[in-house]
Amino acid sequence: MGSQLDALNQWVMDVARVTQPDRIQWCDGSDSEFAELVRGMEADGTLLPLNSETHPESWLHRSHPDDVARVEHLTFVCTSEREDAGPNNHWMSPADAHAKMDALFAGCMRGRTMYVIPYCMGPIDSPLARCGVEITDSPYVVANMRIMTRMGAAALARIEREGRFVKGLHSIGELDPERRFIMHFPEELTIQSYGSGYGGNALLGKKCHALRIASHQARSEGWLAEHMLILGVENPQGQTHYIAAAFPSACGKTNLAMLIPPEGYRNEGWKVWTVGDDICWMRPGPDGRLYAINPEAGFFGVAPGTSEKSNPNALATIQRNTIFTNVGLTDDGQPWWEGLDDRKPAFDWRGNAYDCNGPAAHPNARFTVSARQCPSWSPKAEDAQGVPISAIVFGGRRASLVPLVFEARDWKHGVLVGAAMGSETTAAATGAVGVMRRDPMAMKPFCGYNFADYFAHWLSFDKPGAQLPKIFHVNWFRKGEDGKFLWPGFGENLRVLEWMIERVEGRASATDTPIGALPKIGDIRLDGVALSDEARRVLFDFDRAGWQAEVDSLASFLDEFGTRVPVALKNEQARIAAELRNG
Ligand code: O2Y
Ligand code: MN
Repeated sequence: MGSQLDALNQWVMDVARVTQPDRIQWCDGSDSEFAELVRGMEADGTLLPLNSETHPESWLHRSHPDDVARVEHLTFVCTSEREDAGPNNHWMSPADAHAKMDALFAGCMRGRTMYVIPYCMGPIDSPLARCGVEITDSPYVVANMRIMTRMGAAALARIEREGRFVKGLHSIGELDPERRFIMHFPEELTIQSYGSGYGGNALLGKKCHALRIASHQARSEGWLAEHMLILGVENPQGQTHYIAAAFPSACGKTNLAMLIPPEGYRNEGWKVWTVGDDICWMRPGPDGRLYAINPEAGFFGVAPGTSEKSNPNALATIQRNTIFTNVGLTDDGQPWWEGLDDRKPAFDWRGNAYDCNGPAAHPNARFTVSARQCPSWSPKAEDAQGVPISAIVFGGRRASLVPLVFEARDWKHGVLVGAAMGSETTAAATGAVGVMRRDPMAMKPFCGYNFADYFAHWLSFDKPGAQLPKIFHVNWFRKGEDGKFLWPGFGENLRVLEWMIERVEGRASATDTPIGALPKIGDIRLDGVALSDEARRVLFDFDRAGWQAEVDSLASFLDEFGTRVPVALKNEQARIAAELRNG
């Protein structure tokens, strides 16, 4: 056995000594292993089989009612220096964090099985992929990790070859919110999570590894780990452009990643291919372009709102082999959530008879499903070299000011546009509606180091020989005076993507403004879209006075990160502010 596996074995034994499980199970990712896990979870009620005719090989899991979402206030980045984590993260010293976690983990797996899950984030043979091992006492986590990552024997073989892997230790503990912490030790490539069995808190390959730890690793290795979907747009000539897009949570990333072209476009031969719906790792290739992989193998998507209208591809994807978490249930054992259809469920997400008071599904109810089941899954999604990115899109939920789309004038300006990203909160996220929160590159909850250094890292890609993507900003959420959305969204968003691609190819026109290049209404194909006069006026409008206030507030935001903010970025803000002033 190679020394790399010795190191892994040693760590597993060290963890077992502390946590004291009754049994240790090394997961190989096989069908028989999965079947055995499911049998156990059906027996103890962790999983409820769904209607096998409508939803074969699918289950419902109900989490503890106090354990239904990521917990940002309990999520820490534990670097030796507080400044390295930055004001964008909660920080704890590694020594304090280890002491706290050691106490929590002591004896916590008594009476339980400890599962060892070797996994690979990204196609198993990709040079862009990275491996990890999660140790957990939750069979539900094992089942989800099998869907969300390349888990098992092949990953273990890669770990043996490479040596380096991210160590993730997870225990559900008592599921007590008072004893819940999600700790990241980027300098040790280590994650420790205690007290939650839910989503991003527990499936450590996802937000913890593929974003927080990976962003840190990417900085030192010269690549980017981003909270972005990746899609391919194929034109009627059969050429495909790949686009990576960052939106804060709850802005419809999964819907955009699985977009179905409007009928007219479909008839012309346009297709949209899904490469990823949440995370994108990209690095410069030999030709200077950025090449991207989706490190995940599945979707952990929000169920509420997913419907035949909003996302037919997602709905088709989750008809079989799917784990649903915290959805409602119909009387014939089908999963149900708000926005799905007009049926009335029999049970809510807690398993109580549904009384029509409040939602039947939890607003953060999820489905976990293999990406391969998605009808729009890209044939290039598993390409080891990744896909070349033509455009990067930043977006937010902005009711006013921000036009439908604009193009940054160059990379530096694009980085500022990403740093300035903001979204107005929805009730589901925070309870406060319509408050603008800055969320640079949609990485506020996920950047494993100081945002000031992160901005500098982004800027560093602009070097001789680089063939960088164009950067755009979109706002699908502009509202009219009546409070209704002005842009129809969904499939119609392809019209905006088409304009971007034409800009990349140097074929579309636009008007230069201090905030970037804006299409005039005639520059985007709008045939067959019902847009009000107000929409036509407002969606393509540049409001100089409004932008002056916006860009001033951006200066204050950058100042929150102190003297580490790159001078080039501050100068870029000052340049735009001056252009706005000078007309
Ligand atoms: O609440 C959770 O644990 C899930 S959050 C999540 C899940 C899938 C994709 N993105 C997100 C997110 O919050 O960005
Ligand atoms: Mn996300």
